[in-house]
Amino acid sequence: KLVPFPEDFLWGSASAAYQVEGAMEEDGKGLSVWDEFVKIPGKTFKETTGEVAVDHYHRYKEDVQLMAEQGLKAYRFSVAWSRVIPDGHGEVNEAGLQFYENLIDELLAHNIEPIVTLYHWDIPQALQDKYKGWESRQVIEDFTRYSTILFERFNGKVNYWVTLNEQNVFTSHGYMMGSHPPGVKDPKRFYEANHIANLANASVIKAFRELEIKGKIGPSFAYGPTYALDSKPENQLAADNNETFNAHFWMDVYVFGKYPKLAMKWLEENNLAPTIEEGDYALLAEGKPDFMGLNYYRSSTVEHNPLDGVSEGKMNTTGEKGSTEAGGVPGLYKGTDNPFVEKTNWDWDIDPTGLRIGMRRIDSRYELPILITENGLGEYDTLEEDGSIHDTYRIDYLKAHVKAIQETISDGVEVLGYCTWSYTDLLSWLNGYQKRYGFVYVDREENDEKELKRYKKDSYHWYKKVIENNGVT
Ligand code: BGP
Repeated sequence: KLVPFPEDFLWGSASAAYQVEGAMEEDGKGLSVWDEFVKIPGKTFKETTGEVAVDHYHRYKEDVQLMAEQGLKAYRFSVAWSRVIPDGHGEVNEAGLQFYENLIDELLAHNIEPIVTLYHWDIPQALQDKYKGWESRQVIEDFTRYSTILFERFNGKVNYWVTLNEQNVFTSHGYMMGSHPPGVKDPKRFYEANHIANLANASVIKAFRELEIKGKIGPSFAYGPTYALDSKPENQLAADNNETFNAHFWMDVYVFGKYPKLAMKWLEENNLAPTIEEGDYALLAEGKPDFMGLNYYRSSTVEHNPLDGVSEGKMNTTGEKGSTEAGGVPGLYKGTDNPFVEKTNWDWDIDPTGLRIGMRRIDSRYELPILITENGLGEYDTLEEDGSIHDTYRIDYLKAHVKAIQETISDGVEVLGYCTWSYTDLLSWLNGYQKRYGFVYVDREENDEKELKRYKKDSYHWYKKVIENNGVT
């Protein structure tokens, strides 16, 4: 039997600083690793950058106005560390803090709950140069200081804090696949940097508790459940491995303060285990979050991968359907095609039931409320001459996922809210501006990048109704 959404359900939407703000060097902002990384030829689709992005820095009032008109209940955004502390470590830039204060005040004035992400991948370049960013334990202290400044400044105004956005993505892409900054391809360095990020996450939550900051805090994790290709036992085992290495490997640390035994054993045997210092586990144990932030786009399907099997795959960053090549870890699993689901033009499996399965798995293993911090469809959109955008495919995608959430709530899982990705169109890290996610279309012609006019898509009007009817689509 379907139960209704809770009365205080947070119907939201999300963005991240680098993807929307622009104003790369304005008002004292320091550069981040993304500002620099995109300058390396061949790293992003057609060398697109976030230098101007969708100019949210100057147009936040207009954007909040659109949210207010839509009836949005929550807006998740991230703070750019290098706007607040330009070199990551030293002087605080009041103008940077003021920008976020203005944005928060503007949201609150329209009864929109701000959900603030402390870190969405843009570590200050100065810290990268100084001590290799996430590879040095010094970052734990610097990240905690930066976060504490935000906690103290916005205490009482902000009720939801997200620590690290998709630690699994920024560490694996940054240090193992080389596709995000700092562009390293070294599994040993990946596991080390990831462990340090775990400690930084726990340290920030510990500070939050000690300072008795109001509200709830938790990480946002990129998770989609894994399916086995079929009931062949070795494919089932591969699915089990994938869950252990790509999901429990992070979420267990957040909630239980320790790595899964199986994964640690494998890392030790392969000389990849991170350096664990005295006191690390004690700190991790203090990092238990209030909720699990879930970023869900797709499920994944795997099969057995022999010891001499595939490793590196190829991402589709062009929007050319079918150009993905699945990768894997020899001896553990490899990605494979799921013949039962539709795919986007970027080859992402469309699977609302996967959201339900994923949330049920999180609920039963971690017993924490879930805040869906991202979910959405990246597609090409067409701006019609009359200024309309008929994104029926996006409405279909979101509608099916909203239904899956209601079913999951009816299964007994506690879900605090739902943030779609994204509010306005924005920069997709590696895919340029053509992969659009927003309710609000941003006209970003190559030669006319200062204009950046906003248009409401059909999905904007659809979501307005969903909010009005508390989830009845
Ligand atoms: C998540 C990120 C977002 C966003 C989204 C869509 O991993 O947290 O910042 O970009 O994915 O991904 P993409 O832009 O690659 O399509």
